[in-house]
Amino acid sequence: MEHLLVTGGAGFIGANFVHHLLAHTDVRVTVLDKLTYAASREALASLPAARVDLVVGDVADAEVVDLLVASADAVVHFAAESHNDNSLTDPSPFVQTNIVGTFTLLEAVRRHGTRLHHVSTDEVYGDLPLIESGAEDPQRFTEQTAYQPSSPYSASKAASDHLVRAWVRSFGVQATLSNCSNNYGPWQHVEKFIPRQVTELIDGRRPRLYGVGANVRDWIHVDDHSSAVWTILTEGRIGETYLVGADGERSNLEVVQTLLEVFGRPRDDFESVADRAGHDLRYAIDATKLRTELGWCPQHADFTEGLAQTVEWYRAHEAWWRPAKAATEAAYAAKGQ
Ligand code: NAD
Ligand code: TDX
Repeated sequence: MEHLLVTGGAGFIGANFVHHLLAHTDVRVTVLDKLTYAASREALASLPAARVDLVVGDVADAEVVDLLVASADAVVHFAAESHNDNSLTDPSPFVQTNIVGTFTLLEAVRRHGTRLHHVSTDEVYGDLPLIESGAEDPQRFTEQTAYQPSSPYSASKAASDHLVRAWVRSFGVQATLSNCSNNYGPWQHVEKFIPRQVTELIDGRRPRLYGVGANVRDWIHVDDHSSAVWTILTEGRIGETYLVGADGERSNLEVVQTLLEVFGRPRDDFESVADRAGHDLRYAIDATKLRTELGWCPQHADFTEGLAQTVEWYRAHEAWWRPAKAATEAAYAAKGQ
C-alpha cells in the first residue's frame, strides 16, 4: 500500500490521521476534501508536499471521485457532516454527504476493485441507559448491537454503514468498517463539546452544559482512533466491523469539572443551557474484538492528562480557532444554548 486516498482529510479526525500516517508509515496521501466550515487547510500545512496533496472537491462528485480512486491503492473514508446539533437545524447536507457521498465512493471502489475503510460512529446504535450509582457490569455496545440511531446525523451514518455492508455482500467490495466513540484532541472545531468549553474558559466565560450534564460519552484521544483505523486497514478482515473505544466513560458534568480544575476555577462555575432535542443518554464501547483479534491498544490511557494537553494545544493555537468562535457562539445563543 503506497498511495492512500483520505476523504475528509482536512477535518478534525482526518487531518490527525494524515499526521499519524506521515509519522508512522511511508505512504503517500491524497486528501479529498470539500473544505466546508469544519475543514482546515492549516491542519495539513506543516506536512511535506511530496507526501501529501489536497484536492478540493466533493465526495458526492462521481467524476472527481472516480479519477482519484483510480490512482489510489486504498481509500479511508472520513468525509462527513459530523455535528448532531447542526443536523437538527438542517439535515439536508447530512443526507447528501453522508449517504450520497458514501454511495458515490462505493461505486468508484466497486469499479476499480479498490480497498476501502469506512469510518463511522457508535451513535448508530442509539443510546444506553444511564448507570445507577454502584451498579456493576453496565451494558456496552458491541459489533452485535442492533442499529437504532436517534438524530439525523446518526441516521445518515447508519445508512452509510448499511450501504457499505451491502456493497461488500452484493458486489464483493473489499471494505472494512469501524464505529468509534467520542474523539478529543487537536484541530477539533469549536462547535464540539470539549473545544467549546476550553475556548469559553480561555475567554474567561463559563462552560455551557446541556441540561444537568448527566449524559455520558466514552472519550478516546484522536491519535488512538488513528492507530485503530490504520490497524484495521492493514490487518482487518474484509467485511468486518470493529468497534473502537478506550474505556473513557465520563458524564459531561465530570468533563466540565475536570476542565474547571485545569483552569483553577470553582467546580460549580458553569451554566446549564437548553438541552439538545432527542439527546442520547449514554454511549459506551466494548472494543474487545479490536483488542484481541488485531492486538490494538490505546496509548492515551489518562484522560485528565490528555485533556490538559488539549487545553495547552488550544491556548497555543488561538489564531487557528479564534475566527470561528464568535459565529459559533452566536448560533448557539440563538438556540438558547
Ligand atoms: P469534521 O466535521 O471535523 O470533518 C469532516 C471533514 O469532511 C471536513 O474537513 C469537511 O470539509 C469534509 N467534508 C464534509 N462534506 C464533504 C463532502 N461532501 N466532500 C468532501 N469532504 C467533505 O468531522 P470529524 O469529527 O473529523 O469526523 C470524521 C469522521 O469520523 C466522520 O465520518 C464522523 O462521522 C466520524 N466520527 C467522528 C467522531 C467524533 O468524535 N468526532 C467519532 C466517531 C466517528
Ligand atoms: O455546549 C455543549 N454542551 C454540552 O453539554 C455541547 C456542544 C455539547 N454538549 C453535550 C452534548 C453531548 O452529550 O456534550 C456531549 C458531546 O457533544 P458533541 O461534542 O456535540 O458530541 P456528540 O453529539 O456526542 O457526537 C460526537 O461524537 C460522536 C461527534 O460530534 C460525532 O461526530 C461522533 O459521531
